[in-house]
Amino acid sequence: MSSILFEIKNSVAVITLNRPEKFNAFNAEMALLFQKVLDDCASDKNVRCIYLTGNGKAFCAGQDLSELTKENAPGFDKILSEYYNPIVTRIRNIEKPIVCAVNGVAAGAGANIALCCDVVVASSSAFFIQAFSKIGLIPDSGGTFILPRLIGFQKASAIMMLGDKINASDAEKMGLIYKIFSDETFAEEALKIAITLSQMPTKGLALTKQALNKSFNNSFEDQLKIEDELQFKAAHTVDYSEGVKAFLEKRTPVFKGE
Ligand code: LHQ
Repeated sequence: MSSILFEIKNSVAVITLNRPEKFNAFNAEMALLFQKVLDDCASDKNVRCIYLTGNGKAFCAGQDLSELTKENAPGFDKILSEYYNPIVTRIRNIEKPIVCAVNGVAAGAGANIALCCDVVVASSSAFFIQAFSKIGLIPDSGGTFILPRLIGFQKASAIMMLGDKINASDAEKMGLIYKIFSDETFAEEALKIAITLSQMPTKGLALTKQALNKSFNNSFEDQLKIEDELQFKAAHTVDYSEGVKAFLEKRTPVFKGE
């Protein structure tokens, strides 16, 4: 059985982390396959939204710790530069929205991969844990970048150092994630968000993502210049023309992602 399940349903690519007996922890093979699947989504015109989730009880427990002590285990330099950094870089740069449906525990790199996605929702029994400090490591996979920006310096610092379990409800309240849904309705509600995004103007959403990526480091003035540049691109898409035309004709727009 593959460590990543992948299927395209209408215009949504559903990616499921699939090592349930290991709480979907990453080994090398899974990390490389995940990158390949993200590349396939990037190049496939039929994919207009990506939906990422985990199989079984957990979303993802980060690095498979049992792999680290094996003979020929990859070195730490390789683990970050070849596995996790390329994953989170792809997630931020892919020109399509990614909905992360956190179905259970998200720990270590598993938590930070989730938090890099564009829309993060969780089932009410899920929780997030910056597990790194418990084993003497530092948060990676973009955690030290994204966490203080999501929830502020103080809370980020405390949860990274203490390695607290943050339940889904607190994660929502502190702005770590977008929304929670009850365990019963979670999968359906999360997929609904992905379906909605897959019918929206894909290029406009990709440009929004680019603007947000740049906002992290820019001054207000520089960000206004970026908005200018990206809005110009958005205004030259087929979907923009359709959006305005449909509004004036008082009908529902049909966006094609072009
Ligand atoms: C696991 C794991 C796991 C293997 C649960 N590995 N089996 C970057 C730089 C370089 C190297 C290091 O890594 C990184 C990135 C990172 O992600 S570092 C952080 C790695 N992750 C962790 O430290 C989390 C370790 N796991 C846990 O703390 C707990 O398992 C959590 C909080 C995720 C879940 O707790 P419980 O609900 O109590 O479940 P459990 O502990 O009983 O785990 C269930 C099974 O999953 C169990 O297997 P078993 O055969 O005993 O039933 C665990 O061994 C296995 N598992 N996480 N990361």
